[in-house]
Amino acid sequence: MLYPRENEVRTVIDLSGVWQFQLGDENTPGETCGSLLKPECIAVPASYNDQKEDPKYRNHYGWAYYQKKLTVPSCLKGQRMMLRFDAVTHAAKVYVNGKLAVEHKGGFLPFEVEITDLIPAGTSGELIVAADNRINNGTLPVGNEGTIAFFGSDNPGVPSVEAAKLWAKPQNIPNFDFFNYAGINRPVRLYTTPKTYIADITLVPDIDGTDGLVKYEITTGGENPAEAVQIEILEEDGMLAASASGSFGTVRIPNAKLWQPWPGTPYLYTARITCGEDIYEQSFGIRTVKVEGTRFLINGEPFYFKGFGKHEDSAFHGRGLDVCLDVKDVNLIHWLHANSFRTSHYPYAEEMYDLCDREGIVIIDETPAVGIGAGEHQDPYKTFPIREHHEQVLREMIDRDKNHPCVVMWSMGNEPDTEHFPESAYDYWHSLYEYTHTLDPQDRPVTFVCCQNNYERDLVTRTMDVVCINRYYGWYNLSGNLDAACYAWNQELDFWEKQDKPVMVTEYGADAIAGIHGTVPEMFSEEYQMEFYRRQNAEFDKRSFFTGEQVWGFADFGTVQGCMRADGNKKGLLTRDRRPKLAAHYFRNRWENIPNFGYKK
Ligand code: BDP
Repeated sequence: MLYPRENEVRTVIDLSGVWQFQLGDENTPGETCGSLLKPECIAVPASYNDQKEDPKYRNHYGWAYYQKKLTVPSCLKGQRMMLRFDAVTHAAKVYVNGKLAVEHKGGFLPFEVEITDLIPAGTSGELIVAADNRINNGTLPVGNEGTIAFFGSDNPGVPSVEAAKLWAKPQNIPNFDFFNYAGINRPVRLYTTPKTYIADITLVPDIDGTDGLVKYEITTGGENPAEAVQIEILEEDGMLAASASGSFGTVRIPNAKLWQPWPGTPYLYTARITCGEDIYEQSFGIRTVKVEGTRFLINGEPFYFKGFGKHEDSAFHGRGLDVCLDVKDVNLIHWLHANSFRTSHYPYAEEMYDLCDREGIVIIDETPAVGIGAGEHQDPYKTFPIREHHEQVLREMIDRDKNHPCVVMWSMGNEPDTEHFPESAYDYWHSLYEYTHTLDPQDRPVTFVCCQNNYERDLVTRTMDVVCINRYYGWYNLSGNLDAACYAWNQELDFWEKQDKPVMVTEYGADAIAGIHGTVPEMFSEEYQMEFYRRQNAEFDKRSFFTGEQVWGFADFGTVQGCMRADGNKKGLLTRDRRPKLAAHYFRNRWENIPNFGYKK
């Protein structure tokens, strides 16, 4: 799905601002949804949870309603008008003048509806958006809701469902370690296209000697979709680099400039597409990605991942889009001399990928499939009705993000059970891995992120293109004992060495409460967090197949309450308000001395 961009022929009207709001309950909104009875003010885009001074908003579980009067200017007559929602968490029903116009499941990917006839240009309409934050064993992410048999969480900080069963009604209990922020988390926009329009653009770059090749395919729609299509490839200064006609084909760019991760130059070309009256400009980069033996190649060179798992999370906004924070984070990533992050644990707002394209930051793009596990007594793959939805989010994520040069790998999910039901896990994840490969026109590497487990029992992690492991030796396991942690790492790394795959750590970390210090490094102090990394990194450095270190995490973030969480998860290198802890300074120095390419021969 194309991002809404304004240009000579397309208009975008951003509907961000203060909307009317009302909490609902667990009852599905009716097929007609009239005006809100007791509307209150709420900011859009943003999670609603932390905007008000009452626990009922923070802990709300069920539907919430947003309302806005939408006036379409008469000057837009003759255009096709689309209403686009970048993300409503986790399910949405949109009513226009009381009638259901569109619904969508999944809280982190866009959806849209044509409103040309629903609110004709020159008139107004009433918009109601119903947002459902409920999570259960049929949603991604997975939630407990107190309805499934659950025999204790291995995710500290997450209260067990056994406890929740004591409560009278379904509660907001995630099966994951981040606060279940909800609502209209990303922008809502009205955008126009001409009546014959460019519906989608797929670009597949390649390198041929010193030339760039771009295989392209344009889909069109509307009144006259057979209208001739033109493609022009523009340099960053707007000069024409190459052109072609027809809705698919290959364009050659002589002496192409490559997209390289920062501090290299992330050069971006623009594909300017025209079809009848419609125009759309899509930026892209010439770069290749490939796994060969134990190496992860970007533009044919072995890349080493230095970075983090992150969250979209900040004070007041919750998980709401904050472009200032995104720009700040990108600059902090540069300051740390990092080169990459994983969009743990859901696809992020599109604005972040655009920034990373421009700033040369490499992304592992992850679906919201987190929390697929129910302990040793229940096979989630046989009992959780998630497969169809999982395929849907993979399709939507790849469809949305396929043209971004910054995206170098797809992560199908985070920390599912692969140990208690290894055969079921293999059947589920390996077939999904094959499906994911068929979805990506660029055929990037595919993986999922494996939790601390018995890696010898796990049958599926070793079959991914890159082995991505989350390990908490020295924290949850072997707490406080870094000698033992290093010993355990080496035992495990001996196992991975035999698999002949690139292996990277996608999470390792220790909580550090900013301001807690000690001359002897003990848990929760900034010194322990730094020492934890210093010791473990020294072991990674000895292994040539080890292709990356992504720490957990970039910054402290909000979680549910729990005895393991002191005002949220404190494993950030930075505090939630982005101040560096000791470990941030340590990594800044380490990563400055690790090149992007050729670190492991
Ligand atoms: C990992 C999860 C991550 C948690 C982290 C932690 O992937 O979401 O926040 O543990 O406990 O298991 O800090």
